[in-house]
Amino acid sequence: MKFNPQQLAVYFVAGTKDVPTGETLPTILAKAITAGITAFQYREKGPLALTGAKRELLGKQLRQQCLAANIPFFVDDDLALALALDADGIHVGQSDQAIETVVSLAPDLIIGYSCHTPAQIDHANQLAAIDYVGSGPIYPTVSKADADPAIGVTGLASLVSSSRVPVVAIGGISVQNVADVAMSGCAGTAVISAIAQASNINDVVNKLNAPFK
Ligand code: 3NM
Repeated sequence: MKFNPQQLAVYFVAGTKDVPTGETLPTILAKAITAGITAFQYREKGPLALTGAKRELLGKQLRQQCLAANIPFFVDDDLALALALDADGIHVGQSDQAIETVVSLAPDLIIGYSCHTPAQIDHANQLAAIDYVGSGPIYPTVSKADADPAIGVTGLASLVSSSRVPVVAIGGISVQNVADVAMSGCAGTAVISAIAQASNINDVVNKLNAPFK
């Protein structure tokens, strides 16, 4: 195991477009780190996503913040960027670069893989290099335009019970529903808007963490 699964408890995911107008991603990340997030994923996706040198420059800053706070830094779906930033891990979706390619090119990174169905969990179970699975959306989400239909906590529980590796739940998770989500046996929750759009990040992170302590 390349990391401690407890670091999946409050997994903040965000890119430039996810923070409120007038805020910056490093400012929001700094608040989230102070509040006690356990991992961060830089996910620069969508029409307004930064590319090229701007993406790398911001990534470097976010990577440094995580290093200083001693929390794992993941990059979503961009192996070249993950390697350039010396990330701790990479998260790979079903429609991203093939998971087998990532596994063979970056066996030392912490590798997360999105799995929405029992068949996808079976596939992940066969790949020894995968360290955790991200499953969802649990509830409808406004943060991912091409999200699959919501699977609910019942769907999540069945994926958790068949997965070889820890499962992080994602999609529409908030302080209101995190206790229900945690009942599934998942290792933690990954959230965008609940933290990025929070008026009190400290309070939200504490409440997201509570069921996993
Ligand atoms: N992946 P929020 S749902 C990035 O189902 C992402 O794989 C999902 O954002 C999946 O916490 C999602 O704001 C968006 O709902 C999560």
